[in-house]
Amino acid sequence: MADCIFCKIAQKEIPSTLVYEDELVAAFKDLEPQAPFHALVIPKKHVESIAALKAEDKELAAHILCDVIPQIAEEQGLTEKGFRVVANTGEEGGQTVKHLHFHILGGRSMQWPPG
Ligand code: DGP
Repeated sequence: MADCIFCKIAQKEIPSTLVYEDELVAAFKDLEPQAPFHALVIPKKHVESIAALKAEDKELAAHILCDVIPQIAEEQGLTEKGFRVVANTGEEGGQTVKHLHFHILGGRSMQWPPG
């Protein structure tokens, strides 16, 4: 999508610090880290949010959740102590960038409930 900042990051038109990449998915460090490790995992194709996922995206969503996020967590040394995965969705969900992304936060104790 022309004006989407995360599409531009996926296409390397905007620089980012990549922590993972394959043909379908990119993951990069968040610009405003909220934890010692904070990365965003995105599908390279534009999907607005979890609410916009379609049946045809099942494999992509499963790839992100079953393969990519656990691999990044393992590589970053987060698996043993734990980490948090967040997908803010829509206005009340606190989503500010309208391209599906999963935050991976780790390296400190997390609080609950979130704000
Ligand atoms: P959310 O509020 O869930 O939509 O999170 C959007 C996140 O995206 C927020 O933590 C800051 C991050 N972000 C916004 N613009 C950029 C950017 O240009 N580069 C990077 N690396 N992160 C960005």
